[in-house]
Amino acid sequence: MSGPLQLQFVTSAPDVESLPDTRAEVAVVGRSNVGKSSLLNALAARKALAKVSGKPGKTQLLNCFELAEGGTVVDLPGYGYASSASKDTRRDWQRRMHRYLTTREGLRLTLLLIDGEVGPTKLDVDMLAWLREQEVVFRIVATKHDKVRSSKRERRKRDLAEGCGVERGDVLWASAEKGVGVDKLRELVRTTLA
Ligand SMILES: Nc1nc2c(ncn2[C@@H]2O[C@H](COP(=O)(O)OP(=O)(O)O)[C@@H](O)[C@H]2O)c(=O)[nH]1
Ligand SMILES: [Mg+2]
Repeated sequence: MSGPLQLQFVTSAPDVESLPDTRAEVAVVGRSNVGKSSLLNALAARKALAKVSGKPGKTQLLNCFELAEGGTVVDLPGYGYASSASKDTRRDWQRRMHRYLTTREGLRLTLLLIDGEVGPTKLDVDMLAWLREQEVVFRIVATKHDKVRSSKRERRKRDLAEGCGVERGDVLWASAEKGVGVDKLRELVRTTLA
């Protein structure tokens, strides 16, 4: 199979316990506004499969999508949060996300999205350290490739990889806007869920 991922929305769950059972799952995580929803829409070649919000911190639920060929994709609540959110609310989001990542049966791969223009931020670096510590299997996806001027790209790619503590070749660069890296990511999701 190739072409867009045939993803269908299943449910929004407040926590991991409320998600439907799955054989194989890919999770998408990253700070608010990093481009998670846009990338999911690009993978599915749909305009509004996942809601794209201009305002950060709106996606507080675990959004589950089913792939026609089998398996599921979960869009996790973003870290970084709305400035209006209370400390308790933020801590609660984090707890739910951490619980998902450490207890979800069937979770095969976590895509950690990092803003290609500005990342990694301090929160991203903290998240990376936590994922490594918990031995969560992850891949780094740098988003918004189109926002980095071509003259700055080589340098930016080097800096981002270095900031994340990985080799340059370990970072998948993507643009939901221009379609960069989208085929590769579709392939990765398909292979992972097969
Ligand atoms: N230029 C550009 N903007 C993007 C891209 N992906 C997302 N955005 C913009 O970034 C903002 C946040 O995107 P969204 O998908 O809602 O992020 P989320 O909070 O991680 O789900 C929106 O204004 C998007 O239009 C991209 O690849 N290129
Ligand atoms: Mg979103």
